[in-house]
Amino acid sequence: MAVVAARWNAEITDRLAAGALATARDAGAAVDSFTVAGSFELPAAVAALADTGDYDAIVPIGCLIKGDTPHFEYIAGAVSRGLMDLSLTYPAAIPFGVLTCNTAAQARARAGGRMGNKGAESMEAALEMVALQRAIASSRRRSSRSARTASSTRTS
Ligand code: RBF
Repeated sequence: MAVVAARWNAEITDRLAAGALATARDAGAAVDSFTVAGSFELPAAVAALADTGDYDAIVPIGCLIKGDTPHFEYIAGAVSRGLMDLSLTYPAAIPFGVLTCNTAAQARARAGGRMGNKGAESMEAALEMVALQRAIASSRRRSSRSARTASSTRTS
């Protein structure tokens, strides 16, 4: 597993990353941690980590807080689209661990406050996707084994 966290709004992303790491640790999964400058850099970092083939899950962590300009909309749209595209391109599980909030209070509530820890929840989603991938792989192995048995029964 890898966690890559944006340093913008570090007060929030540190807590999200800590939640993700604690969840992985509780599941017995080893994690490498990385940081990038801001959320905009997350898709490129996730792609670079996915290219290594070393990780079955890569959890991007960021916190976008709406400001006075439309900047937030551009970054939020680009990052969510970028991460979704990567999750469909690479076999690694890539959840969406980026908060998109109107206020800092909303972000704090979702980083270990009243609304839970969305970093921990992203890691849970990634672990679930890894388990799903394994279940799919083992069911395919089972069905190709039974297809082989059926064909050898027919030919013998
Ligand atoms: N990065 C974040 O992760 N969260 C933010 O709320 C955020 N707000 C930004 C607002 C402005 C006006 C700018 C210029 C950048 C912001 N960034 C933010 C940083 C951005 O994701 C990226 O790191 C930089 O634009 C450098 O590519």
